[in-house]
Amino acid sequence: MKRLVMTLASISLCFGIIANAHTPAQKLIKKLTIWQQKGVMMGHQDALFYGTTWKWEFGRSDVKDVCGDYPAVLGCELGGLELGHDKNIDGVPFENMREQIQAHYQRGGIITISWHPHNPVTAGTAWEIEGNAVAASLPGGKENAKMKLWLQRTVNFMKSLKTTNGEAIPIIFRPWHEMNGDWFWWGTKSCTPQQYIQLFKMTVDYFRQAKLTHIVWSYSPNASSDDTPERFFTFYPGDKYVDLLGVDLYQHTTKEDFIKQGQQEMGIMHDYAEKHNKLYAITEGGYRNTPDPQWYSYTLLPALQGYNPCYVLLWRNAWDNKEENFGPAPNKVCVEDFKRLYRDKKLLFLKDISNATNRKK
Ligand code: BMA
Repeated sequence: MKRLVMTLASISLCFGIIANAHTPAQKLIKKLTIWQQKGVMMGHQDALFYGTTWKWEFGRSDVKDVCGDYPAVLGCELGGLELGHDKNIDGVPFENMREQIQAHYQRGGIITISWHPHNPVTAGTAWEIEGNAVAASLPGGKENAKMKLWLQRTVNFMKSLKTTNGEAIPIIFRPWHEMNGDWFWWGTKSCTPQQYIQLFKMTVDYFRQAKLTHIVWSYSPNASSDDTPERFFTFYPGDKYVDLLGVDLYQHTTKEDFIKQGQQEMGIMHDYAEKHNKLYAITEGGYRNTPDPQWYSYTLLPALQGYNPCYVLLWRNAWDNKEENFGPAPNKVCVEDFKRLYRDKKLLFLKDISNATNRKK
């Protein structure tokens, strides 16, 4: 009897996994798992909307201007959508974002989305940490209805991300990131780990109830010096709520510190990912303005050495701030180095993942 129950349980588990593998999210996870064995995909936030010297020239990208190919991963930002705005907090119109997501996906690319929602209590930005906004957003809290509306607006946007044939475009969604810092209203100064976990679970559950099957969930704390698994997973909502582990990793001090920190975070994520069947990535990062002409080859790559994160997403080359760029651009000192990175077989760009005949390698 016991054996029969166990057999039936494993058959239903297998069916579950097979059935799940048909969702767009499961297909993307499978694809990422395969690409991860081949190399690290290069990503760039807002790559298709603007660069250091241009904006809204659709089809253009600073990465492409430098090496002739698009990044494999396009990062986008939803902040402002929750309020019903038609542009995000960096001035990108959501209509254009949708179009470029479609274009990137149809060219074979991967999309990840971050979200810096406003503070639901104070109406300030994501960086306004007052008001106990996490507690207020949870069930029973005074802004729970507002948070549900905000989640519904993100659900609506995600639902609208479709190909011309009506196929849902899979998205790596990375809400409530850098929770272990104290600069966002969902950070350490504004809520307890338990409250944070409730917020994360509430978000995932809301999307699941809305029957979205094209979301790959990412948990991404900020890199912290001398990180440990205990610290990294303090806010972790659990394996049922997360598909991809991430870390936001920037060079703030020395090159040596960055490499050391990168190696530490890679080790923590790799070990957990292997045991728990998860993916891992550098979900944001870079060196502001990249003043070191060989930063990519001699700082970023050594930080990843020995590991296979599925991607590295360089943060945006802001159009609205000359002092905020993390990706390459023709006018930057890191151009030759980035071209070298492009030729490196371990780094994957759009052509490498989209169409075998286009491959540079
Ligand atoms: C931050 C900065 C801000 C930006 C925000 C959302 O890291 O780049 O300028 O508004 O991300 O993209």
